[in-house]
Amino acid sequence: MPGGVNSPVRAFGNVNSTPIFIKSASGAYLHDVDGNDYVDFIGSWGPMILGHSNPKIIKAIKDQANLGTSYGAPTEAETSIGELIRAAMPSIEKIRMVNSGTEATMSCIRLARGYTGRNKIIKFTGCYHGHVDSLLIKAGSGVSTFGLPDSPGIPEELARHTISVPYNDINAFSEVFESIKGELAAVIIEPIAGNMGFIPGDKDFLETLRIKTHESGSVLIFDEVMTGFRVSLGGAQELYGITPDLTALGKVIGGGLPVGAFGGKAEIMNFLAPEGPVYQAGTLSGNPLAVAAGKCLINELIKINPYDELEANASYLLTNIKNEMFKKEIPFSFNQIGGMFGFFFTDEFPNNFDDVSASSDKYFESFFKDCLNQGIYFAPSKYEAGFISTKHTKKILDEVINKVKVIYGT
Ligand code: KE4
Repeated sequence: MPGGVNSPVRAFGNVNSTPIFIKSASGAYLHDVDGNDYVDFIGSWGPMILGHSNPKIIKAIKDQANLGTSYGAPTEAETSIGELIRAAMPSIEKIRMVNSGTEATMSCIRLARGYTGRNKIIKFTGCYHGHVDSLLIKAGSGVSTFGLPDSPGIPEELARHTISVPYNDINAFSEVFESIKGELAAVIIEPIAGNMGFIPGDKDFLETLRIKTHESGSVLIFDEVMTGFRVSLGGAQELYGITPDLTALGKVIGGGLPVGAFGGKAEIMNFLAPEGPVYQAGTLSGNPLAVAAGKCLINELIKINPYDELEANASYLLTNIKNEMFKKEIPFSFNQIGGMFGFFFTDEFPNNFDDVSASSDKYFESFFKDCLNQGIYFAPSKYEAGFISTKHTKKILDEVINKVKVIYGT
């Protein structure tokens, strides 16, 4: 396998190291093949909001497996997970289940182009929307890590339809928007960016996108693959009170199995085959096993609504880490919303991709490696967000804080 991994960020390239191989996981912990345990702050890049191997989710998967894993035909469970998602995100009047976040965003782009009859896309530098040809233009996440802002293999004829604009920059967006609004199919954004570390969108910036896309008849796409059911039950669109035309989802809604989804205004979704002309399909889309896991997780989240507690615990952890950095005069800033957080080795909390790039790689790399040696697993790149679960108890967080004190001798 290229790099020994099935997804580039796992290769530890950004921290000049080699990855550990995992044997199992439970609660807040990963267990590697050498018998070491790690407090896990990645949580499979978002899905594990209730911790690993949640007994209810495992049971839901086992029960469904006994009834079959995939039928290639519609099931009632797909309808009910759609209703659960719509209840949490009323902007999603109609939904299509897929198998990954990439499929979700790719399908949103095709649907927006088919619906508007236009080609141009505006995205934002540092936002990553999966490895979609039209969106791997100054992407975030692994692409930034490997400095491949414009990946080879994407025809120039396609790439030129996508313009990438600095995040949180109303003037830069408005300038580009005014120049192409008649050709603009869609604006796609991570309303809270989790692929250049963790950078919340400014409310007036996001509101500007909403107003301008509405004015021009172009489609506003919120990529909530990471933030959906993670920052709050209704995702970033609930927190900001901004209604996108389409939303892409993934991660949490799959409960740890491969699931993505996209949905939004019925008027737009009706353009999707078989009702409309825009084609999209998938052998395992909405498969019973993944839907069983996703439904179980969403129902649990509706029942316990853990977001305030997750946010408070993330803040507790990061405030204490910052205190230790302060003692050593190491620049450190952080932020968290719900169960998602980010930290940077820079005094000023970043507001865009360039700010993140300017934060210290050296401090980040040594922090990551020292923590890993102490059994604490943060994301192996400053371009990634962190995730906390309901299994990260105060006791576990205090153990982490004490280990950070040992590392920095404070
Ligand atoms: P997937 O195709 O990896 O399921 O989803 C793509 C995607 C789309 N949109 C957003 C906002 C995302 O964060 C992602 C995937 N996120 C990365 C983490 N930065 C997945 C980890 C990886 O690539 O291995």
